[in-house]
Amino acid sequence: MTPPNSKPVANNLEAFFMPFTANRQFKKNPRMLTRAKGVHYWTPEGRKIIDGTAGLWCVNAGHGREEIKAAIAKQLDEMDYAPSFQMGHPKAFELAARHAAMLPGDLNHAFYCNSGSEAVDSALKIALAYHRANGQGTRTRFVGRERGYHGVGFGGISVGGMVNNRKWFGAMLPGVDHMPHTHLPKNAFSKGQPEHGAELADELEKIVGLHDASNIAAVIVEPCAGSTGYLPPPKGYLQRLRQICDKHGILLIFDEVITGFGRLGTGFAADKFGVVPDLMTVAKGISNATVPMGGVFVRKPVFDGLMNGPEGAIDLFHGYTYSAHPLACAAASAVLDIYRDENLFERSAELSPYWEEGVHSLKGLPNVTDIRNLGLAAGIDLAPSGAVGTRGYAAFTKAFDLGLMVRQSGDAIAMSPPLVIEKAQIDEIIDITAKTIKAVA
Ligand code: PXG
Ligand code: PLP
Repeated sequence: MTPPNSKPVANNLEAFFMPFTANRQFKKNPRMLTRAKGVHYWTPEGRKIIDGTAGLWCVNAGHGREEIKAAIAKQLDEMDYAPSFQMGHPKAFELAARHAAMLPGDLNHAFYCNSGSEAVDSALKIALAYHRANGQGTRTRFVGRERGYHGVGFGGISVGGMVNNRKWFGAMLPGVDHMPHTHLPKNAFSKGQPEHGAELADELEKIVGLHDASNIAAVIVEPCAGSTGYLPPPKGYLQRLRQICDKHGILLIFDEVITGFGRLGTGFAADKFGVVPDLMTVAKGISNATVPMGGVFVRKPVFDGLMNGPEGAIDLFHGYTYSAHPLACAAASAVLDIYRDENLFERSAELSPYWEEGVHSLKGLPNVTDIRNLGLAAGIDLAPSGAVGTRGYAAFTKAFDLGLMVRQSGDAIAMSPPLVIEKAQIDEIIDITAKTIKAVA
């Protein structure tokens, strides 16, 4: 047997099975990152890359925050780990109280996990358990949406609508329907929320008509779709979904893994749109991506509905070894201090018009077929060149070579800089994006 202390081998890229990556292609021509601070990454050769995507939409307060580092280190000194099953540690309770206080409406309980994918699976299970506990155990179906991304667990891919994330994996959750996505050609180049498409929410009525509401547990949507190339909701759409869910006793889940913690210039998309979901899933910005963390925020009636059993009975047969991990809780609390002290949600709102103007200035460049924005994020569609994703990948790699990190989704590129970005740095991002688009024409 090879001893576990076998020495690291420099430059051996073979063993790491990279996620969502063309492994062989990457390993021939790797894009490595070894340092990050503020809104920049550095490559091992010392090349500086401006972070146009806050990592993967997650480093909202910028990289290398000393306050978070100090909080994690302090917690590690005090207590590295504690279980949360039938025991607790103070930071988890403190954090939940802080989250409850900042959430809209009666969203006032927090369940913790370690990623957005776990948050989604947890939310789906909470929805099922809630209905069952309330004598409505026939409500087992879920409704998702085309082009939705809800992580990569079996629950998440079942309600999700990204074809490549589904087609390889055979059987998924039974009993899932999908509403149509809201990406309408007539909304092209909308600034902020598009005008057309609120009526697409009525598709939910059709699904209710087909199965009957008594069989439907929950509807899950991203209030602003992220991974699919950034699709802000049409005006009035989310309000209509809320009304239809209320009418039929269906729980509404907002997947705020990307929109949560300031991306739209408010704490949550629920605040931005004035629509309170029954369950909200979060991750990413919750801990500024320093220690993995996710969560499900739960409205009072749903939580109370799960507290009706005998007092000594376990309320929800679900949880993770690392639910409310002390290091994640310490990090998340320090992140909340930063968001508050630096007014980062307001900052995101204030910068949004400047960002909007910048990204829409790219209209008219070769192959740009649509530009969308809301808050401090944007999606830019490029006309395909050959196989789907070829031009998108070319843009992603070209931008990286020119010193900018963007995300690629098919032939769309998405950007979501850290909320601490400066106007001059926005200019730089737009400038490099323009050069990139011209270079891949
Ligand atoms: N829900 C939503 C709305 C997400 O955006 C997840 C769930 C899953 O979270 P985890 O932590 O399990 O990855 C996400 C994650 C991209 C990209 O390129 C987006 C995500 C992750 C990685 C890449 O758009 N979103
Ligand atoms: N697999 C085995 C064999 C386990 O014992 C556990 C947890 O105890 C898990 C999976 C789940 O791991 P986690 O709680 O980290 O999700």
